[in-house]
Amino acid sequence: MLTLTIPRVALRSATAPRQFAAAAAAASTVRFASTKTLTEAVSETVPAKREQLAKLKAEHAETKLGDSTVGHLLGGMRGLKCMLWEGSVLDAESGITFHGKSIPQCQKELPSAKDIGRPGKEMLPESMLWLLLTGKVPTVEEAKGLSQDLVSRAKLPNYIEKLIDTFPKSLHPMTQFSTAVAALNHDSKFAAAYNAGVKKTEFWQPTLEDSLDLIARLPAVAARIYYNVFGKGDGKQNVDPSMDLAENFTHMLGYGDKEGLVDYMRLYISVHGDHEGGNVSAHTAHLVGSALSDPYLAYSAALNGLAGPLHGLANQEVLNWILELEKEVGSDPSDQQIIDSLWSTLKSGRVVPGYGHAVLRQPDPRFTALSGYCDTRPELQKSPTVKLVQRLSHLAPPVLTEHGKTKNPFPNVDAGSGAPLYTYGLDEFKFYTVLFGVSRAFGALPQLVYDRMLGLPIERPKSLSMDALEALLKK
Ligand code: FAM
Repeated sequence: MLTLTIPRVALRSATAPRQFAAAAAAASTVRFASTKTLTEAVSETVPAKREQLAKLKAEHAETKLGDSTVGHLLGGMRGLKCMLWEGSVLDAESGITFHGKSIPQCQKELPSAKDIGRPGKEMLPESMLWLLLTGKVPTVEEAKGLSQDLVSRAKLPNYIEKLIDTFPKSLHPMTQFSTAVAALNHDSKFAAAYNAGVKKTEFWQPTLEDSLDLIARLPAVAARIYYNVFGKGDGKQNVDPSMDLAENFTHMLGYGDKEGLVDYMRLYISVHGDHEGGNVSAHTAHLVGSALSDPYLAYSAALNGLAGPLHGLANQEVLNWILELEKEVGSDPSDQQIIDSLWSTLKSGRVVPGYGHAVLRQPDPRFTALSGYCDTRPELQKSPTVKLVQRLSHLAPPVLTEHGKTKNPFPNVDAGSGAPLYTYGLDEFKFYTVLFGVSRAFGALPQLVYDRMLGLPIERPKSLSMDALEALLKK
């Protein structure tokens, strides 16, 4: 078996910051020459990234990217180009690309479960994480090495389990999640290194360490919450070093025997990881992190944004909506009954959950990928819930178009992500946004690493009161 992790002792010692730089070099003595650790791979990208930033600043600091309008100020800054985000770019028509690669390309090119000798065909979230952090497709050995590294970091500190155990079952799982994630900062390597006076140019290294620790532990935090609230899983959060992250996670939740769900979880985490920087959760992590809060605090804040119904909570709302429909008209509604139900939602002033998007103007390729997965699994093809979601994706757009408000009548990722979970028996949809929260870390935390690698400043846009705005407009 390959040993790919950086010597942990070097990375735990915040009083010896220079060891961060030495750690990657030391690791090269204990593994095959062709295989890099993630830290080494990220390290290699640093000079070019810094040079690119310096050139952009030197040559284009005054170049306009469009004008800020009163509409931007009053309208949630839609389309205003004012944030650097390295991992992915969202195009309104073609959807998300991760360092230039679309979801189907990632499914084809990124090392999969099968490649590392596990049952299943889908890309590994570990491969996606590597791509997001380095801009490169990892080799199979690199993906496997990262997977093993994450397994080695997955154990929860005892106090976190105890903390989660004190929460009332009635406390929303997302509130439990963000609280537990914030509390994990007790062991932040970034905070310790900062307090020890580590140089600004080295901030990215303990940030990467914290990010990997956090990504590795999020499944265990989520599984403990699931166990406490819903009594499923064994509450032990054990990991098997031969399994990848999604497989271990699915086992912790108590569904390890469902191969279809294990593979779905890989795809789910991979496609939910990053969606450029402007969405509420990603932007929040970036904003809070810009104050040099450690990655745990930054990501905990992001989770609170994800917990809003216009963002990540929409995936639980979709299941709510579907179950309400089934209660009203039975499990096999006619097209007209579905259309009537859509109109009744809209006429009551509510949004149709899972539809519309602030940027996208076409069906969300994440929805398409998850729906495509359903088409490959007979048990999902038979599922009434999956079938209903797929019918809705054809019936809702014309209704929303006729309604005339939304700029995008098509399904977004949340329209379809819950139905397969529901079908496999993970039917506690109050928990669904937690799964989104496990996933979003794969994109939001790498950006914190980029932020610190590039030494980006604290975020501080200008706000105006309406009086100040009017005064400015009169000038
Ligand atoms: N159903 C009904 N009305 C909708 C709608 C929907 N699905 N989507 C947008 N609208 C309305 C919207 O409320 C707004 O109405 P008002 O002018 O009365 O405020 C109008 O259409 C224009 O909105 P927009 O410019 O098209 O969208 P926004 O950029 O303001 O908002 C969303 C984008 C995603 C918040 C919005 O489409 C929505 O509320 N969708 C339903 C909730 C949802 O699925 N959220 C998850 C989004 C997902 F991608 C994610 O973040 N995880």
